Amino acid sequence: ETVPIPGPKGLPFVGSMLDVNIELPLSTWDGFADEYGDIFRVNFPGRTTVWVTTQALAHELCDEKRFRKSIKNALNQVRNGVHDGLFTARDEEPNWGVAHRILMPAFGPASIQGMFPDMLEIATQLALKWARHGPETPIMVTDDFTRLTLDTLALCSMNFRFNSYYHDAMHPFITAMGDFLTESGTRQLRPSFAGIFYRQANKKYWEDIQVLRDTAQAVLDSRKKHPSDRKDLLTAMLDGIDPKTGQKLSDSSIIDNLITFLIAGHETTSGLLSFAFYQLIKHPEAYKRAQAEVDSVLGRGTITVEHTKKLPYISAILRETLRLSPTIPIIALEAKEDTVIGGKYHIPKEQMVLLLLSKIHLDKRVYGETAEQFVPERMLEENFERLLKEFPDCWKPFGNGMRACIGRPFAWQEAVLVMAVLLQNFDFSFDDPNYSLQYKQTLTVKPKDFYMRATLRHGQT
Ligand code: MNH
Repeated sequence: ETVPIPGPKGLPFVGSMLDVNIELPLSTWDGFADEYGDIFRVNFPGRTTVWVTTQALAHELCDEKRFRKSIKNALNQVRNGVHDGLFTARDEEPNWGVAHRILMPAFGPASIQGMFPDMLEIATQLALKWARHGPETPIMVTDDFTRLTLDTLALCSMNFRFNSYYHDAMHPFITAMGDFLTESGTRQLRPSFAGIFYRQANKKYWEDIQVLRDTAQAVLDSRKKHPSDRKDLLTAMLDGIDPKTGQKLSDSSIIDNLITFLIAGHETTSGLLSFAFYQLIKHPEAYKRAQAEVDSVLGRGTITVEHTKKLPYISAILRETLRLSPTIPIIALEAKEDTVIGGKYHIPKEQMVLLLLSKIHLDKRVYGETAEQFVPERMLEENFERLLKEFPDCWKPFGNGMRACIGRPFAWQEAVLVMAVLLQNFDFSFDDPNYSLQYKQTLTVKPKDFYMRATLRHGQT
């Protein structure tokens, strides 16, 4: 016996399209979750979406025998720019397998540790910038962390320097990428017949894509002209041979994936760092414990790759931050066959089902009465492992299964390193003591209008 999935009725023809808060679509989905509970259905022109908000349902959906990644939403728009690159490929597209097998070793521990000096260089540049600003200057947190994550990725993946700290305006590639992502997110919410009203937007959209591809092409051409023995992602893509098919990546596939790394890897990590500092300043006890851990491990010395493995509380803070503020708050799946979830909800073949992580991560059955609070202790290694064992798929900020984030070790090393260097050298406070957290959403979410101040702890850095 199956029962209908509850949800907003919506209007004929446009469904719930006009109910979506275009500035912050996530607030609409969260609102529906509050109203309808564990599962709800939302209709749009020509398509119905189902949303789940609990760990139990998420666990069923994470079964890769029953569900696969879906590319029908904003990701299908991102394909206009990066085609069947790793993030936007369908499971069955051959280029996904080829790129996945060639790139997995490049994201392995040895390779990521090899990137530590480049990561440290960019983190040090940020610390120097903030030291020069002095304690009275408000720091636009998300912007500076975005400069950091972009410069880090470009340097580690293809030895390219955006030098973002030295410019007030972002590099044209970065502006084009931001506009391309925002537009990919909003144009999927428009019905196709409305395209005629958006000529200007469409023109700019395709121009932005051209900027991205031309820039990546220039980097590729330059590397081919001046071969290098750097062990970066570009080298892995140029030299790598797929063990299964014997194939190499085509130039256009390399460009798709270079842009994909920059897209997938910068806002997500920058959002994580921004939310983490927000939480630390908001929670002085956690802040003190984090700073004490950094001081006892690093002292006043220069951080090494070994130190990053001895900072369990910093890792716990990052995990808890991603639980409360997953920077990719939605994961889109679809049913491989007709199926039933939750024992009573019929899901037809190819139906899109979305994991609403912003709610799944707050499931009281998993996290108890403190589910909405920031408690890093619950994310210390043993506690975290116990949690995952008892409630599999209760924490999914890096996605699921074979389509989970390939860049996770990269992001983790970078985030731990940056937290440690900054906590070692500065005391941080809110610029506005009354700041209350709000979200800004593009394809990812970040804190909105979050400014902080940084005071050097030890005089000279
Ligand atoms: Mn990342 C996939 C989150 C950092 C490159 N990433 C995913 C997915 C999530 C995710 C969620 C799965 C999306 C989906 O199912 O539709 N990623 C993150 C977060 C961070 C992050 C929260 C940082 C914090 N990601 C990075 C970094 C890189 C990167 C850094 C690159 C260096 N991510 C990817 C790629 C994929 C991906 C590539 C697609 C993997 C695949 O499908 O094969």
